[in-house]
Amino acid sequence: MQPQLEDRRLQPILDKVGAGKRLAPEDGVTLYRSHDLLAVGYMANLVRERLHGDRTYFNVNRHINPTDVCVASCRLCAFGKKAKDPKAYTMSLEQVWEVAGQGYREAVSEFHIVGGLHPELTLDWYCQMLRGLKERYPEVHLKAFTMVEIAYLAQRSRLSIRETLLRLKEAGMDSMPGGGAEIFCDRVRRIICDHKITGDQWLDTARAAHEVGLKSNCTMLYGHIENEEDRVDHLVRLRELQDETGGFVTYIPLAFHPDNTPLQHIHRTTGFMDLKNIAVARLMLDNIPHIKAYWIMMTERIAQIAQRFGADDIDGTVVEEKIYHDAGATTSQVLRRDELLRLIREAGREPFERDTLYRPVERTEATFTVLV
Ligand code: V47
Repeated sequence: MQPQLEDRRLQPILDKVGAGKRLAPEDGVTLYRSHDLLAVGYMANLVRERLHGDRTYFNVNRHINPTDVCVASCRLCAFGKKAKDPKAYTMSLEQVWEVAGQGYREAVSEFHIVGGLHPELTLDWYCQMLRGLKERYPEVHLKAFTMVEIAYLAQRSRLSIRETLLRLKEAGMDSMPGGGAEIFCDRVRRIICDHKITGDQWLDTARAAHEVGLKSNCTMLYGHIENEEDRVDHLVRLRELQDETGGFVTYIPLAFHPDNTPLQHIHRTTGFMDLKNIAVARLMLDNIPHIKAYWIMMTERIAQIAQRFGADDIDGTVVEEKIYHDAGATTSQVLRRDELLRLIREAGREPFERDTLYRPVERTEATFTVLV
């Protein structure tokens, strides 16, 4: 059964989706401009079910942000602080190792580790941090450092990106999160994050990571000053790199949160825009296996509905979140495993607990009891 298209411009796109054909950049712009959200969502859901059936993936993870000290002053960010700011913090290695063990200690399958660009912490410090985590929590996957942190560490250590990645990998880094990509278009980047590496440098760093055997995620920050063409350009550049390396596992569209940033005059995104970004991503990124509706950023309500608009993942327990909460997120910082299960089941999906690389996680009684 096909939906009644309110927006007739979607017909050729529906035909391509039905035939499993790749969408062109112009199709992406048409999808973003259409108000026929149900038709866009229908098509995205078709692709999502083709790939993943009824499954919705989630994990039991913990975020760790070792420092918020950052030499960059990106206008989009409310998290980074200057070293002399009395509110800035940097954990000692012992604190990182201790924080890692707080909350669901026995059950966590992933630490998600990102922080600011600290002017003094060395590559050796980060390697020690990873080694210490592996020693204490050998079962836990370390998904660590954005492409931006890697490029900065390489520059400070006077090493190539590849060598920096190899040393971190050797110390225990298992894969990388998708943050810091923002939007690749230079015109927008100059305004929202002019101190960051360029879009091309982000992509080159991701390519280098994939080449040394590290999988990574990827993101796009939307809902600020970008337009539809900028978003499509971003998605197409991710798709092109994925054709080359196959190293991206999951794409996560990130809604801009303006509070406490120099861009706080910009309105927050709406549910309509959030769902549209999930759906268009599923349709354009035909070679990236997973689309994540990150509940912390979207709210539990929208992330749940997103499971019928193209998303197949809802992220995890998280436990402690700073980047979005510093920028005004009103969601909680933790969801218990059984709460995630309820959200997923109510959307008519089948919960599937995964590790970072989407392998099934088997729960024994012992690990299960700490989760409920
Ligand atoms: O890198 C920063 C963005 C990212 C704001 O890979 C902001 O599984 C909105 O990358 N409003 C961090 N966004 C989050 C991130 C992420 C989250 C969950 C899962 C994964 C994954 C990755 O958030 C930053 C930046 O792109 N960001 N400030 C803000 N005010």
